[in-house]
Amino acid sequence: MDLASIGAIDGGGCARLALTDEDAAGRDLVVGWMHELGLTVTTDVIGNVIGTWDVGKGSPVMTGSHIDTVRTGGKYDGNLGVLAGLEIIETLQESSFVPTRPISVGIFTNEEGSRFAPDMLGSLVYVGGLAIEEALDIVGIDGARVGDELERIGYNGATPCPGFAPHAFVELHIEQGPVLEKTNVIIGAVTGVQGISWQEVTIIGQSNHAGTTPMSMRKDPSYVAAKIAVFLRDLADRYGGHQVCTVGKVDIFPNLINVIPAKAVMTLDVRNTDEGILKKAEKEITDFISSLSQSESVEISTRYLARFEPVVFHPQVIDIVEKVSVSHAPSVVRMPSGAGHDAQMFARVCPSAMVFVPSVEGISHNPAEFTAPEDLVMGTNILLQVLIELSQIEVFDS
Ligand code: HGY
Ligand code: MN
Ligand code: MN
Repeated sequence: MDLASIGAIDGGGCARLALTDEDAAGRDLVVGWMHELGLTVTTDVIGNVIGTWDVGKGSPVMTGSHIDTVRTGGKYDGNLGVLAGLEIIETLQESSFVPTRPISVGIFTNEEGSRFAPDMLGSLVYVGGLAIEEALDIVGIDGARVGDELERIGYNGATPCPGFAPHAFVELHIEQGPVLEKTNVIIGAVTGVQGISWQEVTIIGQSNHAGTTPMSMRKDPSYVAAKIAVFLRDLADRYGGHQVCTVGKVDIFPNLINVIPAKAVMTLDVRNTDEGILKKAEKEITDFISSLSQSESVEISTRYLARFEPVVFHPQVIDIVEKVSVSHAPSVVRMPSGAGHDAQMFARVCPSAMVFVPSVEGISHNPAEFTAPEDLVMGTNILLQVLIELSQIEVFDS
C-alpha cells in the first residue's frame, strides 16, 4: 500500500511509467526496504536492482518482478512479485531459518514496455538478449531516450549486463486474466508465456479539407487505421483459441474535426501461444496492410517494437510449484500466461517458472485491478516454499 501511494491515481491504481519520477520514487522506497533487510543491493547498467541475502553458498535462487506500471495500472501487477520476495526474506530472517543458497530479489527495469518498447527490457538486457548500447538508445513514445532517463533518475548503475545466471528463477504474479477466478482455483502453476508481436504502423495520406474534398479523391489515414483495427478484431475472431489482437494506441495528425488527416500512427499487439499460428496471423496482417496502401493510395510503413516467441518453463520447476501448491493451497491448475513477464527472459539462462494468483473479474492494466489479501498471502507462501525447495536441488534435470 505504501508503494501504491507513489503515483496513485483515481480508482485506486498507480501510474509509474518506466524511468519517470514516480518510478524513481517507487524504486527508492523498495531499495530502502532492501537495505533494512541487510541485503547486498546492486544496480546494473539498465537500472535493474538486485537485492541479495548473502547466506548459504553457490549461486542464488532468484525471484522478483517489476514496479513500473502502465499509465492506468493497478496496485498488484509486478509489485506483488517484488514485495513478496522481500516479505519471504524478512520471514525467513525472523524464523532464523537459513537457506542453503543466497536468495536474490530483482526489480527489473521497464517490464511494461508502454513508454519504451520492447516490454521486459530490463530482464532482456540482464540475460544478454539485447546489447546495452542498443537498449540505452531506445526512444520512447514521448521522445525521451532510455539512457538519458536512467541517468536523470540516478539508476544508471555500474554492474554490467548480462548479469549472473541464478540457480533458478520463480516469479509470483497476478494472473491478469479470468481463468483462476472462473475455475475457482487459487494458484496457477504457469507452464509458459505466449508469443508476443508488437508493431508500429505509420500511415501517410494527404491532409485536405473535410468539406470540399470528394470521397473519391481522399487519401485518408484515419479510415485506413480503422480498417486495420477492424481487420485485427476479425482475424482474432476467425482464429479463435488463444489468438488475441489489440490496437491500444492510435495517434492522428493533425487530429482536427475539419481536416482529413495527414498521418496516423497506430500499434498492433498480436499474441498466440503457438508460434506457427502467430506467424500466420502476422503474414495475413502484412498482406492486408499492403493491399490497403494500394486501394487507398496511402504510404504505409511498419516497424517491430517487440517480438518474443512463446516460452515454455522448466518442467521440474513447474512440478515443484504444483507439488508445493497441492500440499499448501486449496487448489492449483497448470496454465499458460497471456501476459509477458520477466520470468520468460530468465527461462533463457536458468530453470524458471511462475506462480499465479487470481485477478478479481480478470481485470488488470486498470486501476480497479484487485487480488484478495488471502490470495496474496497464499501466493507468497507458495513462493516461499518453492524457493526453499529449489535452493536444495543440486542439479536440475536438463
Ligand atoms: O504486455 C505485457 O504482456 C506485459 O504487461 N508487459
Ligand atoms: Mn507484470
Ligand atoms: Mn503489466
